[in-house]
Amino acid sequence: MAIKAQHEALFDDKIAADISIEAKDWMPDAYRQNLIRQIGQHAHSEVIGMLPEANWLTRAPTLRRKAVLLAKVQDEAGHGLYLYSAAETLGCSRQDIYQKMLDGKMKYSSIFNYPTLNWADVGVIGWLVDGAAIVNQVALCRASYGPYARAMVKICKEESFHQRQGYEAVMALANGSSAQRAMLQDAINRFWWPVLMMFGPSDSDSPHSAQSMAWKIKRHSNDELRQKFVDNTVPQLEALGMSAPDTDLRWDEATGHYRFGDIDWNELFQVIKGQGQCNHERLAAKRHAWQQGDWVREGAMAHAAKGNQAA
Ligand code: BYC
Repeated sequence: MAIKAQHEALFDDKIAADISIEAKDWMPDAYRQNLIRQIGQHAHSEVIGMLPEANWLTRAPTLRRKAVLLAKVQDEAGHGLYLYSAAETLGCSRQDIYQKMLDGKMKYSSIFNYPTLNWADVGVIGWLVDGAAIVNQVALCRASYGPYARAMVKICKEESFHQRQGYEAVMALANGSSAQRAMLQDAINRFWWPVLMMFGPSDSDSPHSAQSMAWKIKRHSNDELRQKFVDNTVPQLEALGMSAPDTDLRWDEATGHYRFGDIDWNELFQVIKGQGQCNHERLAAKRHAWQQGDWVREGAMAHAAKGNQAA
């Protein structure tokens, strides 16, 4: 057997036997590129995702809320760092993929292109956005690429805390005044559909799913994970005494799942294409931060070069 065919056969055997693919293992180029695409986008989502919540750091209602939110936003930066490191193990440069994000050539999650208009949005992000992220990321803990799967384990532990802090914050509002309850319902109404869109297009419109599932990068399809999230979340909504902005949402005894209404896919595709409410603002903030950080990078590189000379 030719060497390439031997490599391919070994790779296929490992995937079939659920043996992790590691950075130095042979892998098909398409597998490598697909991972750089997904992990890169995932890393960008973590760091862009800091912005909507950071918008409320200076206006958190109490010192305790501020301290918790600060810790959460810093965790998201950490998640970005684990993921950029995982992407680098595939041979791409962090600077290159980051620049592609700044240039609008690499995507990040659609959800971060919606504004955070009131304090309830911060709780709803923790509860629903991090809650959706956990459903997606728990499945990724079993992704076939070892460095990605291992990064996901630590990230999921932290996301779990984020989800609980979000739920605790929305519980306080749900048990508060009528104005607080109205603010919470308004936040749920604005975030509900965009959160369902986080799971990606429906399976029939998802170009990467079949191959990513065959390679066991994705273990469940976009629609399966979306359904799992709805099933998990509706009882939480009910416990809060709140509702989803979906008149078709109902329990289906026959399937043992909640049925929900049609998603506006046109909205998702517009947001992904850069036409969301905050796409320009988010990228402008990241470009500005990159420029402002130039002297820090220069200093760090000079320091590293000096250290290398001394060694
Ligand atoms: N938004 O074939 P498909 C967090 C793109 S951050 C934007 O289904 P795939 C947090 C997709 O990339 C956690 N783009 O793709 C942080 C593809 O585009 P390209 C975020 C989307 O990859 C701070 C095209 O549409 N989580 O928790 O098989 C504060 C076709 O889609 C979206 C992750 O990043 C979208 N919603 O499946 C708080 C999870 N959906 O590459 C919280 C990791 C689809 O062809 N990623 N696209 O140009 C994944 O699991 C998968 O990449 C997806 C999409 C399920 C998102």
